[in-house]
Amino acid sequence: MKIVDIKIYVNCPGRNFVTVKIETDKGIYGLGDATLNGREMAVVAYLEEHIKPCLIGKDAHQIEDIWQYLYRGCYWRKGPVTMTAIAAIDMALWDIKGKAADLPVYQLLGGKSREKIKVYGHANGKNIEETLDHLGRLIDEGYKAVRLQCAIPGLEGTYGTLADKKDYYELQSDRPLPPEQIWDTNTYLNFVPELFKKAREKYGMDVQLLHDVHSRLTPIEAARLGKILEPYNLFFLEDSVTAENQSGYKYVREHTTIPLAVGEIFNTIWDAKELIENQWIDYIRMAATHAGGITPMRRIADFASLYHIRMAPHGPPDISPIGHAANAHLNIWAPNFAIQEFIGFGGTTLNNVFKHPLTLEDGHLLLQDKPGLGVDFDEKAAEKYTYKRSYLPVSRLKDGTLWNW
Ligand code: EZ4
Ligand code: CO
Repeated sequence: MKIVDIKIYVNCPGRNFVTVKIETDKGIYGLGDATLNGREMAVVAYLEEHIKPCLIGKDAHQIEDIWQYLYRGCYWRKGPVTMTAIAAIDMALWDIKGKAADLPVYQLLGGKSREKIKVYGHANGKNIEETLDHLGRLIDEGYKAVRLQCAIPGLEGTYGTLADKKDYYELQSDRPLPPEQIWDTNTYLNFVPELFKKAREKYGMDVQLLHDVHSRLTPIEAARLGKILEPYNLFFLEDSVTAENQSGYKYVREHTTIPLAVGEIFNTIWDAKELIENQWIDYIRMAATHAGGITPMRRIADFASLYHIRMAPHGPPDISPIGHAANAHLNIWAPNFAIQEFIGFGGTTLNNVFKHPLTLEDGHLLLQDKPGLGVDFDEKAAEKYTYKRSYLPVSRLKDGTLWNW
């Protein structure tokens, strides 16, 4: 089955998405997600100029060889742009193989380990009260696990909500440049335990609670936060420190029993190798879209399983429904799947463009049985939603020093 064309689309049906469509001489096509929030057009150029010409005429069934060809073969390994581009090709090829076999992708991986995918939602607010109201609404909707983030008094527009009350994970296309936020670790560390104390007082110990530090602490600060939060029994503490230097997590680990999660910006298994083999973390948050696709995610899941580490993939609205579907097939299969981040996606604009096989029921995602990944993309409908340049925010300390966002 020969690849005859590769089409790359960039549209904004609510969010910017880069979509890859691989067409074959058998009439079967596959779809992949190549969305890299805030750097979309770099991936578009990588695919158009550097990948597409190499793949025309290749056998679409040769998923492993094509993955190796794009990873080893290009000499310049790793990196988010490269790995997001490879991810989209890989997903599209798994989609094609599934359609050719008339089987959902999870069947090709080895079948189901579970019937449904547990998710955690997000409760955000401009103060504790608002965040807890949001948590209450999510519990009422059936969520079993919720991440709590809250704007911090004295830190105008910080994590949770931006200054104009727009949620940080919405499209920021009305801002010509990255929005800037102020960060102060001491103010944060003095404030955040109160959020979890009040959440437990109001909703008890059953609901699973999570928190994302977005890499803003040093290892010893993260260790202190972990210890302070231990009584509130978090499901995990995410991105407590940056992980370019993986041994940072060793120091967090040594001081606290809070479960640790990291990985949403990792691109290859090498980004997590020491974290996993030293058991410095409990959950690995890599997602198919930014980690090179389904082929390497399968290896990462198996590698992690040797060290008691479970999968908790990144699931923001800046991953397209194709990427969410790829995660879902992996989640249904992986014996060591734990939880999927799910902020909700959909809305009429998005649903005009993507038809996807996922439904939320009682705090879990259900994956409909359809051949391949089970997503369809209406390229005509997508045309009217043109790409809008949008940046993630940046953080600075009060003296102007650039910090981790
Ligand atoms: O900031 O997806 O855990 N989730 C997150 C996300 C990320 C965005 C970056 O594009 O941290 O909201
Ligand atoms: Co995160």
